[in-house]
Amino acid sequence: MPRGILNLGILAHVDAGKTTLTERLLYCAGVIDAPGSVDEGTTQTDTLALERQRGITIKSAVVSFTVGDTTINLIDTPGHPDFIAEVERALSVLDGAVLVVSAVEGVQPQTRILWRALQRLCVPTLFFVNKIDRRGAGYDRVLADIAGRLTQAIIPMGSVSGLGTRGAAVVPEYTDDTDDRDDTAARARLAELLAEHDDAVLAAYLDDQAALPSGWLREKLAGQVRDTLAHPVYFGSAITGAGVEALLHELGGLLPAAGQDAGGLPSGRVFKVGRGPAGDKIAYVRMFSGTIATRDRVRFGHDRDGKVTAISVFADGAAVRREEVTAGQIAMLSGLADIRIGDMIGAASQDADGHYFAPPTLETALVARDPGGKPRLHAAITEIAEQDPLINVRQDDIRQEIYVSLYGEVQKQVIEATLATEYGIEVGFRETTPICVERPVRTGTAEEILHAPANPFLATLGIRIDPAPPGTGTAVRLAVGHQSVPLYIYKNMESFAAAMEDYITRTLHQGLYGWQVTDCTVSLIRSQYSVADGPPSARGPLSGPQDFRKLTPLVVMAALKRAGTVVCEPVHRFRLETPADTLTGLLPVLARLHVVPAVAATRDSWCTLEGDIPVTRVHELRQQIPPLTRGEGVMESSFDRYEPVRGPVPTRPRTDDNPLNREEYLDRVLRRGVREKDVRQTGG
Ligand SMILES: Nc1nc2c(ncn2[C@@H]2O[C@H](COP(=O)(O)OP(=O)(O)OP(=O)(O)O)[C@@H](O)[C@H]2O)c(=O)[nH]1
Ligand SMILES: [Mg+2]
Repeated sequence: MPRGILNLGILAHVDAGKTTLTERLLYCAGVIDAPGSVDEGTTQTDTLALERQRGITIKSAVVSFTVGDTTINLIDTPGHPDFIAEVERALSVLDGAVLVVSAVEGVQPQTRILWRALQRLCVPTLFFVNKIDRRGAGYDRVLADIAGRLTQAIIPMGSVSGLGTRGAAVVPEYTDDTDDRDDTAARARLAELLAEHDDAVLAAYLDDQAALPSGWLREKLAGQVRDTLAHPVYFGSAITGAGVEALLHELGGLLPAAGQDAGGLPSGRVFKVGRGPAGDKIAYVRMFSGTIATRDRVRFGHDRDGKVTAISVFADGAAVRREEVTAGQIAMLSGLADIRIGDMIGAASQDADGHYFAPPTLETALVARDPGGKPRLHAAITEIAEQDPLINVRQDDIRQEIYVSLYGEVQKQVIEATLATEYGIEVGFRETTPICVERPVRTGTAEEILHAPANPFLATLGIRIDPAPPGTGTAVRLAVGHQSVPLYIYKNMESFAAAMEDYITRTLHQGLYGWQVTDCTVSLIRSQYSVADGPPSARGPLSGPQDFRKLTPLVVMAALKRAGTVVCEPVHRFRLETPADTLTGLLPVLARLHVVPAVAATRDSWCTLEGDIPVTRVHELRQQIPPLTRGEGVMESSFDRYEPVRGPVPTRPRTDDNPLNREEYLDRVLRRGVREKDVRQTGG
């Protein structure tokens, strides 16, 4: 019998209990004989030595189990904000998600960030309110918190007895067998909630509340979950197991199964890259359509390919060899040496690479302790970057230093430990500095004219840069007609537009001060090429692609110089809950860190401070909290926005051919001639 497949993500703020819940679900599904423990390092996911030592999840992991006729591939994700990149990759392969919220802490900063991403991607989402056994657990309070800070469209799926005690238990509502029970009131409540988006439910509700068929209501509920109009909320405890059985049995019924178009052209997405025992690369792929079999040659990314040498799928707790993987499934593919995280595989190898979270905001230079160890370090960190491309390894030409981008100190420690244990390389770090951005301040235009004496390239290009609102990123627009575009090179306007966008965005990787340029619209306002039988102004040797590619950086940078840029640094928003009597010690420290907090709330003898803090100070403040608050203060912070830097403007060493300096650029680029491979572009 063909089975439904559900690719399910478990997401939450750090420590909410995702891994413990995963363990409990595996146990309830009969995959393991006893649930393991995060605290003892005996879980099915969290298998890395570092994860076990630290008791946190660092990498996403896949496990599989079966409930009824649904196979569930569960992806347990890390909650620590330093590892948000792992969540980002998992998001694009999910059919549904469980967002875990702690019954004690309620909605936390990362919960909101994850929720927003799930909403944007329209991932059907259930809530699991965990830790109902812990002292201080809430029910109404947590529901109000979710309703107030995430969504009103929630449907509590049960009530809790013994809340906040080890014996806390869940009484499910609206389960499959509710027809057997007399719970007219519960069904009426459900109908009331569903009626908001469904006139048929409203009519039935108004007609006869007592006669509402529960099977029909559940179908309606599943429909609204699928359309992300409704979000059932389950309560429970991953530790005691309360409420987990109920959640397990609802997953297949309420969340939509994966499409299984096995006949179509193969297409899938790589959401994780790991290494096998022999160091060989393993790509974790979610298939959207078609089938891939062992020994198939597949295309991925834009222009790479490889032959699949082995395929494993996840089945009831273990990886199992298969001859093929088909639509809807998740598999591990071996043999694809050039594959990277985020690649689309197969027919649709177009990269729809959206980013749902803020990019890393810190960077640091890595230094091998062994002076001769730089080449090995470079090879090792490049391999690590295959699994985590957002660390964005760069080497600057002048100082030959290896830079990595980071989300925070914990990620840095993990990189250090990974290099030491897996590669035997001891490293140190230079100072961690913020990754700034540059925003254009006014409109700037520039052009280079074909056949003008100072223009060595066979092309005319005119570019205008306009500032755009903060947070909107960069957009490239074409404002030229097809008669001014060399269509013998670019085939059509779309591919010309794509090529220009590529040249322009590469140039904008480093602005006037060396930082990524953002929040602007770049318009191509003039273009011309040269051809033997053209009008006098455009007559001459035929233009080639290199003329457009090499001229673009020059014109873009000239326009940017006229626009001017302001360097902006990343700023976090933080929230600190602390006993009120610790404020006298805390406030001077905050002042020294240039933080001006506001008191957001006071409750009993507790106080909540909120404020902005430059990203570079977050770690320092975090370290100061425990000694200053007797270990009771809880600080949370997350990236909020970029703000103009006050004081000296930081610059970043250039890694490109520096189109900022016209003479130097022309000298280097022309001297190198037209040998394609030698042209190094920014950020490449
Ligand atoms: N009392 C209680 N403790 C729990 C429960 N679930 C998890 N914990 C504890 O909470 C801590 C964190 O649990 P994890 O399962 O590692 O949480 P996580 O969400 O996977 O954490 P990260 O992956 O690091 O974000 C551990 O000490 C667990 O034992 C629960 O239902 N009740
Ligand atoms: Mg975990």
